[in-house]
Amino acid sequence: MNSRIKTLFGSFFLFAALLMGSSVYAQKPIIQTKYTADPVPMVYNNTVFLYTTHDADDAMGFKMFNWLLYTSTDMVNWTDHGVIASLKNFDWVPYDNGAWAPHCIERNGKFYFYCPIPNGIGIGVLVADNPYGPFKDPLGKPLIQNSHHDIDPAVFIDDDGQAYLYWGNPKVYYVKLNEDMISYSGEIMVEETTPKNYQEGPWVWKRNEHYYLAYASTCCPEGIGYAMSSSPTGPWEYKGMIMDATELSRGNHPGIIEFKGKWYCFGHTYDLLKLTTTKFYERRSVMLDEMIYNPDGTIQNRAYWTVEGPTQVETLNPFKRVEAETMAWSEGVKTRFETEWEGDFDWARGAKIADRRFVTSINNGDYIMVKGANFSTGAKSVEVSVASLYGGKIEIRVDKIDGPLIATVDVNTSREGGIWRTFTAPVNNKAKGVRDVYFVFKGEKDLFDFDWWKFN
Ligand code: FUB
Repeated sequence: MNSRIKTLFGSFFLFAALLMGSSVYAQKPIIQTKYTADPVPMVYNNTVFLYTTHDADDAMGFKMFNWLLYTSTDMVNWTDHGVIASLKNFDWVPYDNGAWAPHCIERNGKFYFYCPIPNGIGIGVLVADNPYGPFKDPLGKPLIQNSHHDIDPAVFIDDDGQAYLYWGNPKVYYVKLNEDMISYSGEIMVEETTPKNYQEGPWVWKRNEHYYLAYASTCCPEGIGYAMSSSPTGPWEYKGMIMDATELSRGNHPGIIEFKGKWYCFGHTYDLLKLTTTKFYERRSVMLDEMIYNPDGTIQNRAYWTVEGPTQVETLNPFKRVEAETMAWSEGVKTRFETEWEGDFDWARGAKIADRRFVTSINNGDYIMVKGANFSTGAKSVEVSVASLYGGKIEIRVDKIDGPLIATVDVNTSREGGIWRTFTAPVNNKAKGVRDVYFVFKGEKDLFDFDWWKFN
């Protein structure tokens, strides 16, 4: 993110926070280091796995080469796991731009990742042994080849074990998947009761005795509409808008989960883009809010995403190693994945480093923030793993970007060219209780890369 965008971000969110009468920065879009869209949240092992599409930083129309993964256990701090698959995973796909909205679901310990292959090729499926991948193509051909509208796959597994695959624009198609999740039985059906305003992006779930179908509705702008039924195959009765269509959001795409007793609706907007230009480009950002049911099972409407976002469902433990690419908010930085290379040596361990993901593109005034770290009675010291470039300092503050200073880490080995080292600094007695923690970077330029941190 360049400094102009950075300034715009600051102004926008400060303005939004002031409007809301709040002194904190907004927690959204939930990812700031990349443009992300088409959220696919999946709950597994007490963790939300959020798969997204990826709009290129310079996209004008759809420029989408791969799918990304983020995880969270508290709904406010998200860890970046980078690219988990791309169209290159299918060796029968003749192009690499077109990684549109996928869906991921777990069954019997395997993870099935359904991918639309645009331009009328169909829907492919990848399989992995764990949610991080690697994902492999078991079929070597499309699972679905039905029409020129085979986009936006979504899978729902009913209580009786029957899995259904839904997809399509501007109608909902569905088919019964077999137990193996990579083949199907029976005919492909067109939903005769495709609900009012249905555009694309179906998402099906069940709560109590009700089945729900949410979707990107109306175009354009798109909101998130929903319908209900007593069966996973309809007929569907339109019930209203979970989120209104507004001029702020030309496109939308729902992803809905229950996590630790609360329900959440994900979607996407162009808010990050709008801070940089008044022009329209397909550079979207995933958003998230709590979703509330009425006693009769219908869903309360939201005009737009709230500034506050959802509340944190558990505190973050700062005494465990935390990846630097875990954040609730950041300004200016990017994340990168690097495989081991010859010159990269961990001097502390006297060994070559392993592959790592880290925060990079760090310049003076940039920062990352994690929300709700529980320091309990306090910390004595902090360790950070960084690779110095031109060198600089990390000011660690609590509550806000210019809040109480609890430690300063001097990354004083300048111009080392990126050797990973662990630096330790004392922590004063201001770090007590549950606090938001800001890692504020100071120096001239291109300071260092940042891998992880841990308080002691
Ligand atoms: O992201 C590409 C396409 O835009 C998706 O497949 C649609 O749902 C819309 O979000």
